[in-house]
Amino acid sequence: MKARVLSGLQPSGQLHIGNYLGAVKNWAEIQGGYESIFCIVDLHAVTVYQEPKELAAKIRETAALFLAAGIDPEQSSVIVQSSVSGHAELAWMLTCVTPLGWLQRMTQFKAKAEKQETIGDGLLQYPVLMAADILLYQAAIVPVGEDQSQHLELTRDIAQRFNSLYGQTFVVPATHLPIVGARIMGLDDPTQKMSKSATGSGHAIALLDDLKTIQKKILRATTDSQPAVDVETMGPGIANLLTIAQACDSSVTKESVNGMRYGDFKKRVAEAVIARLEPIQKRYREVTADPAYIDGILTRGREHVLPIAEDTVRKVKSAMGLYV
Ligand code: ATP
Ligand code: LTN
Repeated sequence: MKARVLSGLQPSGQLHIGNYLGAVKNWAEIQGGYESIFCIVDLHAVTVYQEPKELAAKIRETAALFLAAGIDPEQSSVIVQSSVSGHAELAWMLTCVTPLGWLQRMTQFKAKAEKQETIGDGLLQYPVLMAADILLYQAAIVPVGEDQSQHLELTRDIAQRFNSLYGQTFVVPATHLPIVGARIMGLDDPTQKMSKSATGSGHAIALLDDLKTIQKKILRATTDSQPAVDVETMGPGIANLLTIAQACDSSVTKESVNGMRYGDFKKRVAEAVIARLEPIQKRYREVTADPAYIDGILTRGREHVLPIAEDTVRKVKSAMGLYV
């Protein structure tokens, strides 16, 4: 039997090249080797306010982008988190075994809480819901970017704590990510990770940005004031552009760009990014031409995973002595 893989992405903001190079591209590469489930985590997105109509549209847009970026519905289940009630149900049960201190220590909570006027309880519970996503399907492997490793570690702690309190119930997912995607930084500030929730028009390259905009954003990316690329001493801005270019096009190497003037180097980076995104955008237009197609994929995904989710919820309730 193939090991089960699960990962998730929030349908908030514009999907950017960091999400693609750090997550979705890897999912597409590994999906055939595992029983793969890719989840659009809309319940996570509402931990901060989302305009309802926009969120509803974003869920379908995200599904379409998954398919356009190479997720194959014949090999993987694409699901919407809120369409399987087991995610929220299991999250409650896990909340009850999670010490508050574990959640208050999470760096993402601290960072996001700083930006909010009122801190919703959902923001604190966010990693428990993520643990529920993973443990609901007894996933062994969770491919995420490096920014999520603290949450994955917490998932392991919660699973172990539950297993020791109530008996062996959950598969504890692997700590080590078998595939670690590139960590992409903001174009306007290469010391901050590229993020959907950051504003600023020069911050991120959205997967659906038109090709001219992509070129413009790359040409304007923040760098140091050296005249030419020196791979031994390059600053974070150039290093980030090089990471992006290499992840988009494997023929870009350190040697091939060393000594290039910044203007020419940026043009080369833009070329690599555009060559990677153009076919994704074309396929996106194809899959969105028939709106019923996406809904069909999401329904199929749900039907496929529902028995697994129901089985876990039953096991957990029974282990805890709840009414089954
Ligand atoms: P937000 O900034 O609003 O929290 P996000 O851009 O981090 O959103 P998520 O939906 O939280 O996006 O993450 C989806 C996946 O993309 C995760 O696996 C995450 O690790 C990965 N990811 C997000 N940003 C980057 C980045 N800058 N570089 C590499 N991977 C990233
Ligand atoms: N917290 C993750 C998104 C996410 C996820 C998951 C990733 C929610 N549930 C389950 C892997 C497995 C993020 O912000 N990137």
